Amino acid sequence: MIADWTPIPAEFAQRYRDAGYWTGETFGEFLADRATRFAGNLAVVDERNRWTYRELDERATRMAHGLRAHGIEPGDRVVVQLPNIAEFVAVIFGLFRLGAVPVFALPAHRYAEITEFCRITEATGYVIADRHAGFDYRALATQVQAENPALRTVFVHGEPGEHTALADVPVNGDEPFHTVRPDELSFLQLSGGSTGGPKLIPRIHDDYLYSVRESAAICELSEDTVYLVALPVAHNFPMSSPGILGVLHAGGRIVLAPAPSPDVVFELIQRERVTITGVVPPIALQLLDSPARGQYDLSSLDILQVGGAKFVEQAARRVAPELGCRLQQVFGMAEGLVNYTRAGDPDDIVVTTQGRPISPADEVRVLDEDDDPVAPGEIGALLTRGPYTIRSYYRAGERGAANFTEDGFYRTGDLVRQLPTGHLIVEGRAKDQINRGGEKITAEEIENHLLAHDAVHDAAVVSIPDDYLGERSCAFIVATEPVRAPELRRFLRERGLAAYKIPDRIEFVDTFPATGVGKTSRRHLRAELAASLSKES
Ligand code: AMP
Ligand code: DBH
Repeated sequence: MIADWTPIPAEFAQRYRDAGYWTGETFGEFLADRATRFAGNLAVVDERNRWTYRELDERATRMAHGLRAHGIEPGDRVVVQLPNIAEFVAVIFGLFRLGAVPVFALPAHRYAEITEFCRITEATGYVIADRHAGFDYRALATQVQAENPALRTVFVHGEPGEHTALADVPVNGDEPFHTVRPDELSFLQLSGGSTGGPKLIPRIHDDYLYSVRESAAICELSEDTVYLVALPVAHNFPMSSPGILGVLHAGGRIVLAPAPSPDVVFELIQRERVTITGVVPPIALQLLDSPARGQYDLSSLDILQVGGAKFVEQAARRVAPELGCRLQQVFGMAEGLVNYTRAGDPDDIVVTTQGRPISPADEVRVLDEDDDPVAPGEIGALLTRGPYTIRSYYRAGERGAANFTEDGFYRTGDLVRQLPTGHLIVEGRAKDQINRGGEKITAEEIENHLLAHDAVHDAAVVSIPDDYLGERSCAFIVATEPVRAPELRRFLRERGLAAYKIPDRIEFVDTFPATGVGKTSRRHLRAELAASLSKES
């Protein structure tokens, strides 16, 4: 039988333990410990709840007992797709305590993505909200359940319809839980991926908690920290860099924002005396450009983290003077490696680089097309290996192997330059992905969906520069019969593709450039098509 994933090899794991990086801590345990140390301190705040550490811990335990009573067992995968609400935190810690494995979906995901996560993981549970942002997740769940026989139970926050009410799940219990090992699969995080469909990222307690503890230290978190979750909470950035896990580890407070709009963010910063938040570049720009800014007291805000996509220097320079807080750039990936600018870094480094790695044990290689090192300071492809970077995707088989070298380095697909100080500057990308304001879109995934349309002979999806989002997507189509762009967009929506993946622009062409068809790689074809767009503009 083929293993589901390749762990970090034993000799490396031993090295990381000897160095004190991997400490044997688990998610379930650390929350229990904080609940005794910070019992009465507020841990989680949302629109309707204000939970102390003791309350969160009790809720997680009751959730774990209840989920078990509903048939969720240690090792089971459970897809969690919730908006930014306190229950998300209770659910994931309940799953951790039980030894079950959350699969972190985003609220934007629809049928195409969710059914794929369920199929790959053979999930037995799926946790949703009844409705959010105008979308009814219960109907989606019913559809997914029809296709995935392993999916026994759908838990719904709110009105359950034909499913199980999440509110009825928590129960008291005293039967002990299975002992969770620190080198066990703790959850599956999502990758934007660069080939094929979405990829699942297997992380263990030891490796993830190392990055979380170090992130908390780098960001100087303490009991006094108030962290605003502006991005979707299940995303790796607000989860771990330092995110909700870093804040809970440090005994601070999480405030969940229902949406990242400037009014909501400013209002919560003022009301909850927020000290740190993390956003993607388009949201940072919105905060900077919002006329409402002057009406709020933002004096508590110490750090604005920006990451997920390149934050251009001109915008980066505006943060400290205009928002009255420090900027921290964060260049991370759910696969592992995370880079931060640090408190002691000179201003120029903070505004022009995307930071340097968390760990002295993060191995960084900057390579040319033949996999040879570039001269110091030159642009090359970033590869990395280290104490919290995966060695394989989850159940990805051959398709996933191309993303890793023989000696276990992850090919990030990013083009970078490294300064003598170790700081990285992201200069571009070698992977076939569109980074739409931090939301990653795999060209091939969208092309495959387009090719399923009868009128589409061939399709190539490329990025186009955009002042606000950084990039938008454009699909080039060779059609076999007349078809219009709105029809193709509707087709993609009906296939259940997340809205951010629907091409922003659709261009019809008679043929693809001759060199592109079959003879050279699709990468060259995409590059040529993207070049034809920029020539025209
Ligand atoms: P994922 O692998 O889906 O978690 O996405 C991680 C990718 O997001 C990285 O490999 C980069 O391409 C991109 N990314 C994240 N942070 C930044 C940043 N600060 N600047 C530029 N690109 C970034
Ligand atoms: O984009 C990302 O995936 C990302 C950005 C910042 C990330 O995973 C992270 C920090 O941990």
